[in-house]
Amino acid sequence: MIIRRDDDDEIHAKLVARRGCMLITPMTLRIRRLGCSAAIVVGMALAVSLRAETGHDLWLRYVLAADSSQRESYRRAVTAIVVPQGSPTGDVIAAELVRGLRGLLGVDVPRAPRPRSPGAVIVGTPSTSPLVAALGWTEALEPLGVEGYVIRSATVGGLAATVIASTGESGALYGAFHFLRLIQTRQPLETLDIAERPKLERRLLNHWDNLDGTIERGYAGRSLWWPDRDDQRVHDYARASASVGINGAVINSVNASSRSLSTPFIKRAAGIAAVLRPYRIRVYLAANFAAPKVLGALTTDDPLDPAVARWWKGKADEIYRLIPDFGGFVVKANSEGQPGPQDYGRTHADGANALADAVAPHGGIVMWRAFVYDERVDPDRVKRAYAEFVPLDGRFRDNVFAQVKSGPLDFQPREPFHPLFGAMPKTPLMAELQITQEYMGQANHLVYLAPMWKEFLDADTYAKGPGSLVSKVIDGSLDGRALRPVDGQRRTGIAGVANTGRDVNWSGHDFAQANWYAFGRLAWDPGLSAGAIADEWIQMTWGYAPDVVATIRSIMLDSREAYVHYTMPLGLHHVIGGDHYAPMPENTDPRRADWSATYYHRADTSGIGYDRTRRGSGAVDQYWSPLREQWSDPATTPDALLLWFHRLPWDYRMKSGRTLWDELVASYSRGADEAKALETRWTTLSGKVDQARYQAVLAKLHRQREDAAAWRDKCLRYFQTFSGGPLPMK
Ligand code: GCV
Repeated sequence: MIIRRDDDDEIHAKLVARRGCMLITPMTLRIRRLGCSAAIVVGMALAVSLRAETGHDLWLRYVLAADSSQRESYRRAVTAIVVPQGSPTGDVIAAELVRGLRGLLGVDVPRAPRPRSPGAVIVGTPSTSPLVAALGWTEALEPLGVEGYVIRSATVGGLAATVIASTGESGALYGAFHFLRLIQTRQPLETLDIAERPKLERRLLNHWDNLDGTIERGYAGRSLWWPDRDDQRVHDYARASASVGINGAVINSVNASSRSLSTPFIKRAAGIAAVLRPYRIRVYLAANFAAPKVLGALTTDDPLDPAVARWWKGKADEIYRLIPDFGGFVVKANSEGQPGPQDYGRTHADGANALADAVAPHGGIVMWRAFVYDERVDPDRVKRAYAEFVPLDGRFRDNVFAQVKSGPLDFQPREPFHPLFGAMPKTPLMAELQITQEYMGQANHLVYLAPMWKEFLDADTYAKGPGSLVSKVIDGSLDGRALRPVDGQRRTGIAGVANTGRDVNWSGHDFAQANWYAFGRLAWDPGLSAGAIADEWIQMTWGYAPDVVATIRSIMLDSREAYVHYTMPLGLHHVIGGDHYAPMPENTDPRRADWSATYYHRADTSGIGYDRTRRGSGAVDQYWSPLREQWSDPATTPDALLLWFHRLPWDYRMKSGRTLWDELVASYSRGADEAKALETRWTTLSGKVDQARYQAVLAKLHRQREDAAAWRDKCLRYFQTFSGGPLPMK
């Protein structure tokens, strides 16, 4: 019998009184069997401390259904788990169901070879499970592919059952997590008829982990796997990632050390891959373009040199010998000091193709990043990637993705979508989102990023007329990218720069976990809404009381706009210091103009903002009509992007009737007030969520409120020296 952290003391007492006991700590979930009397004592002693949650369990807390009739109905619906023996993925499916159901239902649901009574949950594929094969569902399953699944209420051998079926074990795994999520979000299980398949093929986390264990732009402790790893933690990472359908992890930073491709590191990568494999997460590596010279002692890295091509081929063969399901390489080349093909007068396509040819025989891919901003290409940083990459459309091998950040600058709190989306119809574009909050308050500010990602995914590029959404570019449908006959999938993908580390709560801020969750859910289905994803996450992570859900939901959904108001009003971007945290509008970086706040805001006594119309840099022309026309005119540019595209005088009359200066004042002030309101709203949850996490979040919200006020004060004081307008504060 189980005692677990939950909100139902009465059930605890009954369980303890009835049978022998088992304690599960939230931290490790290690199970210790105890004699019953000892358990009662220990259980009572721990009861209080077990209530204090650490956040380690993420959205997989599996809290007991407190409503007794609901609990009984779940128990009737789930009496046995029937998962075929003998495959590592089958075993993790069974283990997760046992664990999840133990928490959610408060009983140990046995794993059985076949249903013996109503209520079996049967999981498998037609080839692993004779029960699934006998159902004859092939026609329904095949169009869903190996990662898709159905969850259906059915009759099997005359007994009521729930069947989770797929043509692939990946689909069975995702279906099992979906089934658990139904109970986690307190859905009925009686008449299920669910069919799902992911909209995107590659759903990757990019870990900017250095081999020494530090993480670039990581705010949650050290790397999960470098230089050593805690297997239990990596398993838990894999469980959480698989639960939202993530199927790949780039395990080292794009600012890659050549050493990551040396034999000892490939062996370590193989060890990580072995832990992730049952969860259907493939390992990918970031490659340094200079590796042939550094590791292979060649005299050149020229991608058209046959010796270099041979070196990459040999390296790929070595990797695949140790990691047969290796996903491929991501490469940051000729960007921020990294080596690349242009060092040899070659193009990005030449570079990408050399690596692509090496991994192609093994089914691998190359993700070639378009985060390039060579100063010689154009004076305006946001124009440079388009200028370099559009001419290369159609010149990449079939197994190359161009990996493109959501916006053309660098993960600012609000950017227009990157103009490459819709401009490279012959090249699969892998969108790169940033989960770690580099420019978004790091691990101190509560900013739920799904609304920002939705803004990006739902943006209309107009590349093929109205309705040419970024999400359709990414999923390949806009350009009619071919469906592979073998699995009906297109070559598509999305990557998120991860926010995980060894901090006990994984992400530094308890609410940053929501961004990991939301990234996975949107990668699975970009059509989901930010609110629906928040609702799922809140229930699984915090609780079910309607006022708790409503309050947290409102905090989450308001948080991104609040952050924009106090850091980036009216599209005024990169007014941040070199730490990418605090306001620094005066920053003029001696190393590069385009790392400076002053390069972007251009404030002086005549006005503020970056003119990207044809009178200025002309960046608007990288967008399709009618966007280029709309964004060329301040009157038809949304306020949210006004100073991104326009340089305007301080007395410019806004749509609101205020002057530009007064509008800036209003936005900074509003943002600071909204940050304060986030904290105030949170305080209404005192006593309604566990105290430890309540306090931890409260402390962070307090800091956020102070930081927001500091953004307002510092930026307005600075800009006021140019505008001469009135200040709201003393
Ligand atoms: C991994 C920004 C970040 C860098 C990051 C770079 C990139 O410049 O500040 O830390 O480097 O983007 O995406 O390559």
